[in-house]
Amino acid sequence: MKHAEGTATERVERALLVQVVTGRTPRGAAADSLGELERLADTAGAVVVGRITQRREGPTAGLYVGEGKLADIQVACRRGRANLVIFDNDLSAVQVNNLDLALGIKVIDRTELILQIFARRARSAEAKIQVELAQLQYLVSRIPVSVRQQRFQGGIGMRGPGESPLQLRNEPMRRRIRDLQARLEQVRRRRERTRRRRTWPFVCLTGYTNAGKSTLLNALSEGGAYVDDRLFATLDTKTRRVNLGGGRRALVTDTVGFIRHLPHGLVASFRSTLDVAAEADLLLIVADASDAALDDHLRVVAGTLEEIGAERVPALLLLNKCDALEARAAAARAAAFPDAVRVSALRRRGLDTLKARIAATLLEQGCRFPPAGPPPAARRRDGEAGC
Ligand SMILES: Nc1nc2c(ncn2[C@@H]2O[C@H](COP(=O)(O)OP(=O)(O)OP(=O)(O)O)[C@@H](O)[C@H]2O)c(=O)[nH]1
Ligand SMILES: [Mg+2]
Repeated sequence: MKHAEGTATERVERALLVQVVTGRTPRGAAADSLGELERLADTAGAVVVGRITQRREGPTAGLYVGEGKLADIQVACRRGRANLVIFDNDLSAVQVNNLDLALGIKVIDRTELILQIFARRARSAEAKIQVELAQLQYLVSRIPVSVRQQRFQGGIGMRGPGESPLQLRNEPMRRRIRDLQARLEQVRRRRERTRRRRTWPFVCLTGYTNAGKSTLLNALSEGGAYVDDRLFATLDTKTRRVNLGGGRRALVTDTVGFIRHLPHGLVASFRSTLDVAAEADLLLIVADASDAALDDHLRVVAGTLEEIGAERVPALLLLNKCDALEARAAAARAAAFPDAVRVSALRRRGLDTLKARIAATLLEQGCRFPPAGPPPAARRRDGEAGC
């Protein structure tokens, strides 16, 4: 297991992945989604011991899967010694309970898995508040009261923000939610004040998780943003000065990546982080050109940008990881996306062209570049997106 994060003292989670494909979902999209679920499980520190896919008209109310498939899942769990079942589909609270009871094994869905990864990854105070809020809202809305507190104990990723059952017992969850919301509102207001004082053009890197946003920020700025071949490596904003050439400079910020079926609660909770995109002068939509699911990724990114109100912000599409494409595939991508800027953040290719396109687009937007001298942002700590 390349990515498992568990320590020797932790119980290793052995996960069986279950996917129910409903309606007219194409085979390729279903396979991509299951492959992504496996990466998510891996990122969360679980060992995947098997996969089960079922195609059916629609889910059943009680168990999501049919009785026959339930028996298959039981056999696969025994065979793989699974102690966790992860559904690629969104389960209702009733379905989770029924499956838990029928299988005698902890059952979670994709949303809960993503929430757990975010909990594990959150570093800054702001990200921790946002994750805890999303977890609490998820629990309040989905899980019956009797099992709410148990689900915060143990298991993959259930650590960091929201981990303390004591805290949950001592404080009614709704009061805690209101408190967290108030704290995030303060952060939002502080950001808003910062934004109004901003004098530098402000560029935001956005895109699917693992597309190479942090690598690109490092390549553009010689900075030290955290890069990892895992999903959701970045949960905080990081802002760096970037010299675009010809004496023109801008601030470029890196932020959290998107994924298909990103839980709505998470998007809402990460509002103060994601707002950075909506307030930018220019979005750089970073896409992994070497990923066969590029079109799907771009659809998800467009949908998420709309959800956070950033769909009207001027944007440049960047096809990253061009070094990982063979000549014919590279030509096909170039033909399909003629306006995109093709780069390799890792090999630092195409960066001068990219900088020139950024400067030209900012000029078209009427942005003014600051005179020489240190920017106000130089005195700010990371995570404050703006100057
Ligand atoms: N081959 C190749 N790999 C790249 C390139 N850019 C980034 N990568 C790799 O892609 C993986 C993800 O890179 P990150 O920069 O962490 O991606 P990200 O978009 O910031 O990911 P999140 O923070 O998880 O949303 C790392 O293993 C990088 O080394 C590139 O141009 N070519
Ligand atoms: Mg990143």
